[in-house]
Amino acid sequence: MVEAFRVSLPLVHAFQTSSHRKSHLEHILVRVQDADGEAGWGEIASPSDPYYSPETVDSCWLMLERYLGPALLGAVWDHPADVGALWAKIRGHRFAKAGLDIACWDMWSRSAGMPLARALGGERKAIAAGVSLGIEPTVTELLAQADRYAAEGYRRIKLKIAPGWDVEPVRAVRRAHPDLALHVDANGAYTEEQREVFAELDRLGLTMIEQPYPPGALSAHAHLQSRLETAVCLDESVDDLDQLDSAIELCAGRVLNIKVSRMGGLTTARAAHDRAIEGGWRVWCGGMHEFGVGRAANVAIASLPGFTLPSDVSGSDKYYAHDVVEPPVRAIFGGVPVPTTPGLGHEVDEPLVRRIAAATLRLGE
Ligand code: OSB
Ligand code: MG
Repeated sequence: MVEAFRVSLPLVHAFQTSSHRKSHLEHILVRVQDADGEAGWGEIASPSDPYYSPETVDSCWLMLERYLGPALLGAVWDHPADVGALWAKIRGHRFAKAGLDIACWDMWSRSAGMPLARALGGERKAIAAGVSLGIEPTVTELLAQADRYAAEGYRRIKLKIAPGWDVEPVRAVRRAHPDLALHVDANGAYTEEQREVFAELDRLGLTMIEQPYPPGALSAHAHLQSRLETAVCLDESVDDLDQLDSAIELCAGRVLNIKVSRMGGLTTARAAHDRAIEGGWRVWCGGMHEFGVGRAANVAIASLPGFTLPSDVSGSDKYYAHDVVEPPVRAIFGGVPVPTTPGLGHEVDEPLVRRIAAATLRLGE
C-alpha cells in the first residue's frame, strides 16, 4: 500500500533566497506498507513553485499518483537499492522519487531491525550541523540571526546571496565573526558578466561559494573555479551521477552539496558520495527545509564517512515550532546525534499527519 499526505507547516522565521520568499512549506509525506504490515515513511520536500528545480508539490503529487506509486505497488524487491529500477525509465521528477525511496529504505531497515544510517554504511555517532540563513530585510537583522546561531554552537553559517545583497552583508558577518566557518549560496542568480563579485568574496575567507551560476552552466563554473582560491560548490547543477562525472571532469568545482531530494533518494545520494570522494571532491549534506522525516534521512546519509564538511541539517526548532516526528531532530552544540533505533529513528505522529493533511492519496490495499 502507498499513502500520501499533503501537509503544510509554518516556518518559525520566513526564508528568502535569490528567487523567492516563504513563510510556510507544504511537503508530501509518504507511507508505504508491505504485505506483512511493516511500514516506512518518506518525504517529498519539493518547493511549491518551480524556482529551485522544475518540480512542484503539484507535479510530485501527479507523478506519485500516476506513475511512481503504481510502479511500486505489487513490485517484488529484496533491497531498497533495487527500487530505483522500478521507475528508471521515468525521466527527472527526482524529488517525487526521493520520497518513495526514503520510505522503502525506512521500511526495509525497520524490518531488518537496523538503524537507517547503518543500513547505508554510516559510521558517525553524530553529524556536524550548520545553518543556512536567508536574505534579511537589513544587515542588522542578518547579524542578529548569525549571532544567535553562532552562539548555539552551529559549526558553520551559510548566507544566501543575490545581486544587490552580497559583498556588504557577507563582509559584515565576517567582521562580527572572524573565525567562523562561513559560506555563501547564490542559487544560480549570477551571470559570468557579474564575476567581479566573486573576486571580492574570494577575499573574505569563505569555505565555499555555492551555485553562483545557473544549473546548466558547468563551463562557466569551471572558469570561475580556475580564477578563485575559494572552492566552488555545486548544488542545482548536479541531479544525477552523469552530471557529477561531467562536473568532476571539467573541474567545475571542488565541493558537492548532496541533497537526498535533488538526487532522487538515498541510493543515488550514497553513490554520489562515493563518486565525488573518488574524484577528489569534498561533500556535505544539503537540505530543503525538510520536516522531521526528510531531515532524519539527511542525518542518516550525512553519517557516511565522506561527509567531512558541516551539513545543512539543523535542529527541527530552527524551522518548525511543532515538527511531525517524535522526538524532533535536535542539534546539541552543533552536533546532531545519529539515531541508534531501527529505520529513521524518529516516529511520525500519524494521527497529527492524518488530521492536518490538506489532501490524502491511497493506492493499493
Ligand atoms: O539552495 O540549499 C539551497 C532551501 C530551499 C531551497 C534551496 C536551498 C535551501 C537551503 C535550506 O539552503 C537548507 C536547510 O534545509 O536548512
Ligand atoms: Mg544551495
